[in-house]
Amino acid sequence: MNNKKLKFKSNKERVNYFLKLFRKEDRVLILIWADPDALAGALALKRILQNKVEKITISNVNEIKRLNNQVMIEILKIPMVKFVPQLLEFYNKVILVDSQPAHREEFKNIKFTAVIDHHPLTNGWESDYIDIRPNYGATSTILFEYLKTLKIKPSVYLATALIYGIKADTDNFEKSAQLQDVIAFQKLYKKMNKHLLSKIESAHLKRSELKYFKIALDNLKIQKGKIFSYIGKVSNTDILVLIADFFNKVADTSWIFVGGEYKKNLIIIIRCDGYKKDAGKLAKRLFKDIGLAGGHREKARAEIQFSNLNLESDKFDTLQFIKLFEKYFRSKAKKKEI
Ligand SMILES: [Mn+2]
Repeated sequence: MNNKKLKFKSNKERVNYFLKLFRKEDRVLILIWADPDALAGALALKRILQNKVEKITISNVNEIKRLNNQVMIEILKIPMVKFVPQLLEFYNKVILVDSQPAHREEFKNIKFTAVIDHHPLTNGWESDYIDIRPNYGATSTILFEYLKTLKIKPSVYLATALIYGIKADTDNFEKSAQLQDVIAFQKLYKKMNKHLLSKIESAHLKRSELKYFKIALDNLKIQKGKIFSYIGKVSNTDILVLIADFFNKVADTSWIFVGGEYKKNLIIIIRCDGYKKDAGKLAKRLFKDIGLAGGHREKARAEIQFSNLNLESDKFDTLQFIKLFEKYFRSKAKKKEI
């Protein structure tokens, strides 16, 4: 059977229908593919159903790897249980939020009591209650309307979560935001805490990664306004980007080159002003034949296997790193382009 959309005359009618699906003795599992919008939507649903059912648990199907999401869960105190199929034996009703059964293999054999989402409607599944609004920028906006209809005042934590959900899914209103998203944002903004939000949004670094900044500073060489630093093995390549962006704040410099080893590859992060200089062009000219290289005028990246460079990764250092770029600047100096 394909989905038939339930028709309601008002939000009130819709929300009342939704609430009637649940009984006092129900144990409800809210399933999500955890991202900010899904987390916020699930938290709002938990608030709506609290005291109306016996137990309600939010469960994430995916591994939560993004640091911002981990921090969101911690700071906004979102209680979570990692999904295992055995959970379905204990919970008699399951709600899917910010996703649809057809989206993930993991959802396919689950009987959902309700599906609430804002992605385009998919076929081949059914549910007792379906609220899919593809024109909405975020599921958080849909759940905001549920809260409003039920006259539930969100806590600071819930309001902050919903704001972050809307911001994340609309790319700070730069894409796919509707009037409803703007209204939800405006109403929730008064109730959220901007310090909590900024703590979540600015979380880019784990404490264990601070050591790479020390190594980067210790290994730093500056030649004719160009900053070079080779850091060695790193636990993820995002840290190299953070360090390059940090060096890019130094005023009297022209180019930034930060390198590190990740999975036997040399990762190179490049920054410059992107006006007369072109980082993307430099990366491509030097490295596209031996690895992956590309980017924009002001920022670029290259990834090359150490074996392709005929270099040994454990002997590699900032001085050798500098040599990789000499050819480019020598030819540039001849042409007097820089
Ligand atoms: Mn979403």
